[in-house]
Amino acid sequence: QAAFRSNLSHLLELIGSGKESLIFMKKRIKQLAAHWALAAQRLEAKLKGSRRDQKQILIHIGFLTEESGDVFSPRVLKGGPLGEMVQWADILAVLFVLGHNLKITVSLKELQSNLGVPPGRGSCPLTVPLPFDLIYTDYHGLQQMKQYMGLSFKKYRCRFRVIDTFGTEPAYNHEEYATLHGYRTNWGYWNFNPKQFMTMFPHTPDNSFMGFVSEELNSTEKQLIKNNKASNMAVVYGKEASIWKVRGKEKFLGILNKYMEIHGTVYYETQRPPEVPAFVKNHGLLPQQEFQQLLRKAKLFIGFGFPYEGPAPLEAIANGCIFLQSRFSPPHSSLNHEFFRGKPTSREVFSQHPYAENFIGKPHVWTVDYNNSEEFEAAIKAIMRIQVDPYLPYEYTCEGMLERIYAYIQHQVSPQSPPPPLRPSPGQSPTALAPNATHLVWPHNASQGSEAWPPMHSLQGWLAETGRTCTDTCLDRGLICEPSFFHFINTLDAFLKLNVSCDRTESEMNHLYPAFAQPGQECYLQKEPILYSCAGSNTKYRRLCPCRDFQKGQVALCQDCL
Ligand code: U2F
Repeated sequence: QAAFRSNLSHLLELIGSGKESLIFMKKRIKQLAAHWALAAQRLEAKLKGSRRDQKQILIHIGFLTEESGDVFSPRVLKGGPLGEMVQWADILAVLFVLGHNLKITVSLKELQSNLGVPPGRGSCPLTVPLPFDLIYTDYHGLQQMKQYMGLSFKKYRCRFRVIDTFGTEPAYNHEEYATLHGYRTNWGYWNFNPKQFMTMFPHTPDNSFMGFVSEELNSTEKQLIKNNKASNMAVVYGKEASIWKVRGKEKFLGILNKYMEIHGTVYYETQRPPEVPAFVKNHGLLPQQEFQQLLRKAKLFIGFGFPYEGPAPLEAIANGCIFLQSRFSPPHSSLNHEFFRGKPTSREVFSQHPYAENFIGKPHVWTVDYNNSEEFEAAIKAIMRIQVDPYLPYEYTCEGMLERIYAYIQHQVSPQSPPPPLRPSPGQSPTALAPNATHLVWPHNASQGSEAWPPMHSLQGWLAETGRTCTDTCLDRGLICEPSFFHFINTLDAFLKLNVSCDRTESEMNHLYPAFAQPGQECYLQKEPILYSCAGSNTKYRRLCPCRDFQKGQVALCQDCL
């Protein structure tokens, strides 16, 4: 049985030492230790002592292995991407605090010995049973394990959880489909259940939202921060000198400089100062805690368009800053931007930090067109006039993350559960609300006898407008697309109950199905369960979408999901 842990010292021993990246992660875990302990207490009370099995968990951080180049460790002290390190540190803390038994590996040698590959046998296929219930890794680690595990890789495939910052959409994941339809990437083609990919922000409901945490402040701390804010101080988002290369910066920085003192935390080498304008006060790359202190003083945190979707804006908002960022028009995506090219997603990114824009918004987040000087200046002036409270969405608190990962481990694709049959059983069929219903609901007892999670009564089936994605169709109704429910609406019965008369029906592999095509009155069902996708649209189709409710501040969980 798993018991919550509040002392993290054993975890620090498990992590080992040597690399800068490991030192960074350990420091972060130590800093947050008291917050984790409190969160554990709160979740334990919420769960009222319900029984949990202790899982054997392997955490293999592939990008830190020498064999994959370990390009990150040397960059930790130089302003390289710390976002990933922040997330891995928090994942380790969560799994440990939840009381599971962890093995952590950051080299191929350790990986082999933990997998039971006999020493000196190179890539000999694993023949012994896998001693882990779950394996958390990244794309580099997955590649390495595929090589070492031989046939067992396939056999144990549902035990993997892949930490995948920007996410993998189903069309890119299904090898045959992606190859046939041109969804070419550097990372896709794993044929996993898309929920096995875990993202840094809730990018697409097709994947699981893993996240990370930011420090939660109590009311005294919040008040103190508000009292000590320097109303004319701005901090620039970005630790690498390259972010200053953004086009048109002279204009918008000039405007900002009329109103505020501009600070930066750009890494530089003593003999070569960075290329930042003279009026910027650059502190150099700061240790995480000093960076937080700077954010506590500042009024504004300003993004220049890169890095995309990192942790720092959430930390800034949690420390009472307003985040100002640029709108992208046209949106950036793997089709038109070098950074996203080769990533297994077609998601369009409409600003530097879509989560901040869509899930937080004003007054904490302002998204403006930086090429429009009037709009930019008006935003600065408005920001100067307002005061905001520090704010952190619940899903980014220690308790929120702990609760979410607890729920995933309890309920998601368990190693034992067989894939669902292609058709739901009769007791799981929907009810139309009225004869000319626009959507379908499931009665409270619908999931009886089945192990559906989320529970089926949180499900609503909606027919999307032509050319709309299921992600947006659900969001428009204050709901979230839930791919594990596609199974229950992928039926003719569902179309009929929505008064869609199908002249012809076909069952095919297409990530937009189930869907209805108006000319010809054709209804299409999905033939391949791992292609069920919330993402994706085509002007030819009205997609049939499974939506569910969610908890405010915890989008990954439905109202009744704990
Ligand atoms: C993103 O990674 P980054 O490391 O660039 O993300 P940031 O949002 O800049 O923040 C990462 C952490 O760095 C810390 C800060 C954040 O938790 O507290 N930090 C610091 O310790 N000292 C400083 O002076 C300034 C910040 C992102 F996470 C990924 O999604 C992208 O792949 C990547 C692209 O390069 O950018």
